[in-house]
Amino acid sequence: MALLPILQYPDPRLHTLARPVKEVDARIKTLIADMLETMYDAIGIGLAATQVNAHERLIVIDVSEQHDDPLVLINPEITWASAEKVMNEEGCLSVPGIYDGVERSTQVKVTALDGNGQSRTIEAEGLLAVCIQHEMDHLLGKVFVEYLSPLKRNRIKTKMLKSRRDTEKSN
Ligand code: K1U
Ligand code: ZN
Repeated sequence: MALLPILQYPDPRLHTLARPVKEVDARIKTLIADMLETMYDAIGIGLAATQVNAHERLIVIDVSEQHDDPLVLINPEITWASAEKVMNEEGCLSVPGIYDGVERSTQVKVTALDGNGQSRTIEAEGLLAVCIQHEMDHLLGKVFVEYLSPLKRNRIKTKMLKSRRDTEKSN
């Protein structure tokens, strides 16, 4: 297994549209294992392939308290989203240190393949529903800060670029 570098906002590659996974083969299984390792190492509850510069429709999630219940969704599709929405505080491993409110459906139904290529349907609510919607946005090239006002987004962009410059200077 390997730790993968996570793209940092405003990296333009975060805006790439992911293509469907054609086959759940050994290459995809290695990518899943690496993404899970990377997500747990970064202390995240989700990770989309887009964030590790792999532009395929694959996400991993673990919202369990013990971080021992991984969920792998390949070619996920939201088949139903509740009209009821709620504002949640979100974070993103590609925008470290930034948390802000985003309005999402409270419940979603999703069809996907699991890590063995088996078809499954998930009915999600609470943090899982939020995380699925956040990760599926990544597959469409959308980062959660794009829901914020242009003013907030530009401040975040400036802060991220400054922090990258400071890190580069100190290395
Ligand atoms: O996509 C990502 O970068 C992962 C992201 C998922 C996520 C967190 C919170 C709401 C929606 C989606 C993270 O894991 S951010 C870090 C984190 O662990 C966290 C942040 C806020 C609440 C719970 C967890
Ligand atoms: Zn994210």
